[in-house]
Amino acid sequence: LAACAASPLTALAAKPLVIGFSQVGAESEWRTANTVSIKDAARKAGVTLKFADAQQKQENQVKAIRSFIAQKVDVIAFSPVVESGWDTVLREAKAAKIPVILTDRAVSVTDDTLYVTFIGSDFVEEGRRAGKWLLEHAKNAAPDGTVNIVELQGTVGSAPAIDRKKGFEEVIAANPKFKIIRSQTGDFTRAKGKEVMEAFLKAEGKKINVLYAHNDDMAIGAIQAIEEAGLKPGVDITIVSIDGVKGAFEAMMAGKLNVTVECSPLLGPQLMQIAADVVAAKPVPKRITTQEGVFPAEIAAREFPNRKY
Ligand code: GYE
Repeated sequence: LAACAASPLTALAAKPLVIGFSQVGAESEWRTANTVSIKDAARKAGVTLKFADAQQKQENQVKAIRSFIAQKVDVIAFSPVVESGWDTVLREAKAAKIPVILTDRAVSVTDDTLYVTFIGSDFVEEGRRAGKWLLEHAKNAAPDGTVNIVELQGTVGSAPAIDRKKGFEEVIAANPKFKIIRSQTGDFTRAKGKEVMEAFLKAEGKKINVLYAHNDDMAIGAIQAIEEAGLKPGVDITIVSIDGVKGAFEAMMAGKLNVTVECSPLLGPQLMQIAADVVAAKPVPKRITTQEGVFPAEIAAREFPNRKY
């Protein structure tokens, strides 16, 4: 009876929970903060964390998940680099009776019993927020009033790239003057963001009024390319990005970035709680959405000291 009344935390103290976590990689400031959050939260909760970095490769994630199954961990959690292609390995986890928790990015599977819950942001809404800010604040335009936008997309096939594009396009469609003239992936990294922005500038030059980057790191890389092309980022080209990492706040305070839409990477504590609940057979919601805001450059200096990532 006493055992039945024990809280999940007491149970946890008796036999530490083992979680296998497959991380996307270390492609951005966001990702680094996400990894720190998960490792810290695991330590604080007394969870044994088996952490694997997939270096942005799905095949590495599949291998990691298979190895977690072989090791008979209590819970498998992962942030899927891309949306599709998970059915087989998730069926293997299910057959082994190991619950799977998705963090940060979603999967597209026909059978949604293949995972217990998905903890993370609403990326479509983030794209909409970026679009809304732009519709209300765009100052740069071509002489005929057209607002020419270049877009740096995230990793091809990833949930945040697909959804941030979708939400943004949905909102800017309200005003036909807003046109996406170039769109290409920068794989969520600074280096690729810079490289692709250089190509955009070469092709379109001063025609570019706005840059929409699916994350801050690509925006920061692009800022360098814009400066090297002799233009003023944040002034000659309005820049809108997503995440809200410290680097973005620094860029805003320097007047080089106009706005960042928040996407919180601090998912560790929630993950540990949900994992404990799942193991204790408590019901958990199928979708846990992170709450977040929008930070324009005007409030960057005031908000900077409060930023946790
Ligand atoms: O925006 C980007 C990272 O999946 C939300 O991945 C995450 C994205 C984030 O590399 O910076």
